[in-house]
Amino acid sequence: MLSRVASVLKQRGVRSVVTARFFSSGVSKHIVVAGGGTGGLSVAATLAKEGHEVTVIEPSPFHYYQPLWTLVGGGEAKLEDSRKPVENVMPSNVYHVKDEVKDIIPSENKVVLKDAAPITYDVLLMATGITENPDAVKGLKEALRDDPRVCTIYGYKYASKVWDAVQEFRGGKALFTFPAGPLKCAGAPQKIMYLAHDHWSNRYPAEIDYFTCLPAIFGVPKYSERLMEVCSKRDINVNLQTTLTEVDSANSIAKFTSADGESIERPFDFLHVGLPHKPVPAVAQSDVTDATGFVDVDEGTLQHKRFPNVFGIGDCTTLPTSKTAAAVSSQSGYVKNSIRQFIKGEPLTSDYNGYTSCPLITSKNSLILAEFKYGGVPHETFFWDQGNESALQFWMKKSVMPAIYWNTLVKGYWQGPALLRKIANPFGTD
Ligand code: FAD
Ligand code: UQ1
Repeated sequence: MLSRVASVLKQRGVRSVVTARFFSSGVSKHIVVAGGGTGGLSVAATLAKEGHEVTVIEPSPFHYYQPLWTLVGGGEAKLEDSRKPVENVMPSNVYHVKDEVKDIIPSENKVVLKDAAPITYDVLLMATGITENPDAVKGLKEALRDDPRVCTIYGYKYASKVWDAVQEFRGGKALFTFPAGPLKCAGAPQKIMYLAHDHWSNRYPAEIDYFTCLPAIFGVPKYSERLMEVCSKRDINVNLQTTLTEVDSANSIAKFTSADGESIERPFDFLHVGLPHKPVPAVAQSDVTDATGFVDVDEGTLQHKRFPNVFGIGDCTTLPTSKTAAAVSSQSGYVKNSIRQFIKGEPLTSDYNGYTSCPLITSKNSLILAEFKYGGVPHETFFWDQGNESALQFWMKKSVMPAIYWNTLVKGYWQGPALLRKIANPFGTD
C-alpha cells in the first residue's frame, strides 16, 4: 500500500519517482532532502532507515566523489572511478525525484520543482552544494574549452584535461590560482600544484607561481607555516592577495588584480585555475538564504535561523568552516540529531564544533593532514603531528578515503572521525 507521501506524489504527476519499500511505521513526518550529494544522501539514508518518509530531490544522473578529481589531475587516479550512477547510491527506501529545485517557499512548507508539481514537507533539509561560476573570470570558459594549457580539477568534465596538460608541459612558466568567493576544499588549488611539480621535477624546468586572493596560503596558521616551507623547498613563488581576473589565451597572458587594485599581467605556458563557484542560483534567490545566497543555519544545531522546520548541511550553508566532505560527514551526525529532536518536539542539543579536514597532498607520496574546527583551531585525529608531510597520510587519502566515502559516508554510517580520535589521540584537545 502506498504511503501518504507516495500517493500525493503520484497524484501530482511526479513521474520520475523511483519508489521502493516504504516503512509505514506511524511516523507521520515527511522529510524532503534538496540535493542528493554527499550531505543529502548521508542524512537521507539514516533517517529513512529509522522509519521516516524521505524524498530526495536530485537531478543529476551521477553521484560524484569529487575529492578524487585532484588525484585524477595529478595522474594518480582514474576519472571513471569518481562517479557512480545515482541509482546505485540512492538509499533503497527513499523517493528519488529526478528534478531540480526551482524555489523554496518556507511560509507554505513547499518546494517548487522545474518540471513536476510542488512538493510539501514537514521537514526540509537543504543540501544543494555550490556550483561552478567560470564567468567570474573573463575568457576562462573559452580557455577551458579551447586552450590545452588552461585547465582545472574542479569538475568531472574538466579533471582529466589537467593530467593531459601536465604531461604536455615542456618547461616554462606554470601558474596556479585560488579564486575569490566560495570554494570546495580550499587546499585543492595547491594540492594539484604539488602533484604537477612532482611530475615535472627532474624532467622539465618549471618556474611555478601560486596566486591566491587570500592573505595567507592557508587559513590555519599551523598548516600555513608548513605549506610555506613546502613551497620554499620546491622553489614555488607564493603571491598573496592577487586575484585572477582574465585569461587571454591568444597572447598567453593571465591578468590579475592585487589587493590595492593594481593590475598585474603574467605570461604562462601552463595555467591551472581554481574555478570560481557560487551558490545554486534557484536556492540563492529563495527565502531560505541570507543576502550572500547561503542557507542561513545555526552553527551548532544546523537548524535554519528563521524557519524551524528547515535545516541545512554542507557547502550550501552559511556555516563558517571550510567546505569539505569531511566537514559534511561531521555535520551529518549533528543535523540528524537535530531533525530527530525537532520531530519529537524536544529542544535541540546539537553542538557542531565546525570540524573540517583538508588532506593537503604535497607530492605523489606525501600529505599534510589538516584538521581543524571553528576559528581555525587544529583538531587532529591521530597522536602524531599531522602537519608533517607523511606517506601514511597520503596512503589514507588515496586508498582509504574513497572506501570510507562510498561504503560508509553516503550510506549514513560515517559521521566523521570523532570516535576514532578518542582512541587514536586520547590526549588531544576536545
Ligand atoms: P554536493 O556533494 O556537491 O551535493 C550537492 C547536490 O545538489 C549535487 O548532487 C547536485 O546535483 C544537487 N543540486 C544542485 N542543484 C540542485 C537543485 N537546484 N535541485 C536539487 N538538487 C540540486 N572534501 C574533502 O573532505 N576532502 C577532499 O580532499 C576534497 N577534495 C576536493 C577536491 C575537489 C576538486 C572538489 C571539487 C571537492 C573536494 N572536496 C573535498 C569537497 C567535497 O567534495 C564537497 O565539499 C562535498 O561534496 C560537499 O557536499 P554537499 O552535499 O554540500 O554538496
Ligand atoms: C573525512 O572524513 C572525509 O570524508 C570521508 C574526507 O573526504 C574524502 C577526507 O578527506 C578526510 C580527511 C576525512 C577525515 C578522516 C580522517 C580519518 C582523518
